[in-house]
Amino acid sequence: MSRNFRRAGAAVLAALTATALVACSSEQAPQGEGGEGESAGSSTDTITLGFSQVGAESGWRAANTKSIQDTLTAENGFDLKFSDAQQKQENQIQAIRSYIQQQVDVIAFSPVVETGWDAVLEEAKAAGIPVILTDRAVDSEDDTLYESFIGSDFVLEGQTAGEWAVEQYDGEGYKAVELQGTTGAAPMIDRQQGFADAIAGSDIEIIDSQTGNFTRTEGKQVMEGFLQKYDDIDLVFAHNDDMGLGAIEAIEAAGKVPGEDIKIITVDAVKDGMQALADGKINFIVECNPLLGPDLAEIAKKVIAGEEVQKRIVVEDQAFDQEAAKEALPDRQY
Ligand code: GYE
Repeated sequence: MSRNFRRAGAAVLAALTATALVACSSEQAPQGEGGEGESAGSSTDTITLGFSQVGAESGWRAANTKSIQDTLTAENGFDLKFSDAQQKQENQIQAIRSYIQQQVDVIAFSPVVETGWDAVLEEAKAAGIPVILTDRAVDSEDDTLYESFIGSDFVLEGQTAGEWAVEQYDGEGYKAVELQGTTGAAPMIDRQQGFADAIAGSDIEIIDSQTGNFTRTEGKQVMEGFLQKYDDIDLVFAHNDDMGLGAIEAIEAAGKVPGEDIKIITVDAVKDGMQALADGKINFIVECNPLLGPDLAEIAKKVIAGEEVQKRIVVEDQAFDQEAAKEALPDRQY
């Protein structure tokens, strides 16, 4: 993972188009050992791809699933087998094993948590089936267990959020609470780390931190608990929009004004989040682009054709303040 990749300056508000691919690793995976039955370069051969999705926990996830299902179509040369793991690692392992049994051409998945994948990935390797990671990383010593990892730099997202908080609020003695994503998930671990690094040395203090599992319902519940426990919360850092939107409901129910009495910073920039930002209820959102379908299709085709692929493809993200959200909303795709 690219933990040493720092964005120059604080918030980048410049408009970038869709997903820009940035090679940040010179390593290349050995190619060409999977994909039996598909002849390289033939556009008429269908690629059977088994995809194990994390779940349906958030607006981000819905947009990500749609992007994958809309891209990996029969017209585009794919036979997509899709399963939803309902945020459970054992379901994902089961789905991957079943794809191995079915001898699919490629397996792709977004690992719900970072650790515990080596055994099943070794089974896929032994069966000669290439694996592509999308969205979330695995924590494994052996990077020959997958061909490529396509996704955002979550540490950078946390840092961008923290740098903006420091720029806006340092010197006010702000007390912050953190709504964390799913425990052990790459975006939870990395966004926490990036944010903590960025606020270190400022007078913003995180007084409590708890998981809301990336869902609106749990984000609301956790925020209700925080509001009962503390009467001096100034800032919420939510690891995704949905938990931030849940927090807004809890804050309003407690008779406070979100975005004013309690400032809110989130990650994702899905439509509902952007609307709340434009409405002044959220103060800043760091984008995480969910439209990974086209990149996945391209990498899968290359892997099957025996072409070289980049081991790490970093999806570039923007960040939005309230004014930028008002401008971006009309053209927002997700
Ligand atoms: O931020 C969150 C989703 O892994 C980047 O998962 C993804 C995260 C996203 O539930 O909304």
